[in-house]
Amino acid sequence: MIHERYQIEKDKQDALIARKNVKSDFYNGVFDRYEYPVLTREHTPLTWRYDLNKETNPYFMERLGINAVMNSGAIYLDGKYYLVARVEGNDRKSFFGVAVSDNGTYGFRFMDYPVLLEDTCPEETNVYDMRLTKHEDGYIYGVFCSESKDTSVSDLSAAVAAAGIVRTKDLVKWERLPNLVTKRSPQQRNVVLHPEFVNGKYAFYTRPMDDFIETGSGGGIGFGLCDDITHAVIDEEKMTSLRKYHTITEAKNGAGAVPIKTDRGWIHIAHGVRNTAAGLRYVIYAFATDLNDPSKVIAEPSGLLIGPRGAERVGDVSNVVFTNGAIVNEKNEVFIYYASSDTRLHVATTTIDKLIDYVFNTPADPGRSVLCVQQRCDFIAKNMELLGR
Ligand code: M1P
Repeated sequence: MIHERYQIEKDKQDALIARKNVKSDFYNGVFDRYEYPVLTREHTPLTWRYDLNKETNPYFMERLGINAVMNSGAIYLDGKYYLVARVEGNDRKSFFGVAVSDNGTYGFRFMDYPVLLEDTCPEETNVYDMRLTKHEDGYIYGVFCSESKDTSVSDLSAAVAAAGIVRTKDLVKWERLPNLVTKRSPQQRNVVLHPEFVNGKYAFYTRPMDDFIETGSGGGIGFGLCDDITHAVIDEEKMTSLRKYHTITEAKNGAGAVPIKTDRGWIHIAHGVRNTAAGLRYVIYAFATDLNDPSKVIAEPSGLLIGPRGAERVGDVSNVVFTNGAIVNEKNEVFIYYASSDTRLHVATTTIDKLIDYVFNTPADPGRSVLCVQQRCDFIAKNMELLGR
């Protein structure tokens, strides 16, 4: 017998999912923010959390609670907006749930079951942060972090991060491929598959790391080619967007959404991390690379595109915004899905024209305060002239 509380909670959830999202009054001319997150733990199906049977669950307790819904891959298929979200159980294990909406800013409803990956890596303990690439070979690929315990050291929390790869045609049946091997980098996270062949090969954006948390000698976002996606091996990684002293990428950075192809170049939306007295601060930034050589950076606007603001600043891992998915629809509207503080998922909307304007016309970082002030004074002077002052 179904517990009577089920319908009460179901009605509440249906109202939450149906609530129309509205643009907030935030303005910077580059993108719009929205009042409400697009996915939270409250959006996950009740059937994932509650035993509905009154006999075995008389108090209608959450038996398998969910702690957070965050970093989501994103893809646009047949006029619908799909997210493959990182869902984190109360047990701290993450998994993937597919949610779909007709409009991209609200109404996201999870499919009945989460993604049950083929269990090909017995040592794998956790999986998260899938990037979804609609590749020109006809498959949709999901590249995600596959995390295992590092048994070579005595530290209980030591871990190893690798890039897991799956592919699908329908977001329902997933074929698991062997994890990516990068010959020169002991660990990998934030790996993204480029949507087109480059020199006839599969191309990956990588993030070489010496350690699970610290990138160490890893100088930034890498780029490497491989012949066979079913046994993906990258011999050499070259650097694209670099970590730099006293910038938003000083501590680390990583590729985010699959690069967006435009007339002017590939636009990348990534994350940068710096260290502070309050811990690591994660922001989202953008840059462009050459259409013919997607590893070659051709435009680097100064600073951050999206930083944590207001309530976004607080959560399980505070002071974090993180993206691993964006969608461009047939109207050239862009939906950037970003999580705040590893707790819930938001959307920011813009257009291809605005992104191009932002990436190619925002001045680059001159690198030192005195030069930044000069840059700003020159900018102000032009405005003053226009104002007749
Ligand atoms: O906690 C913030 C983010 O930390 C990691 O990102 P990075 O590899 O750049 O440190 C990821 O685990 C990500 O999931 C998380 O949001």
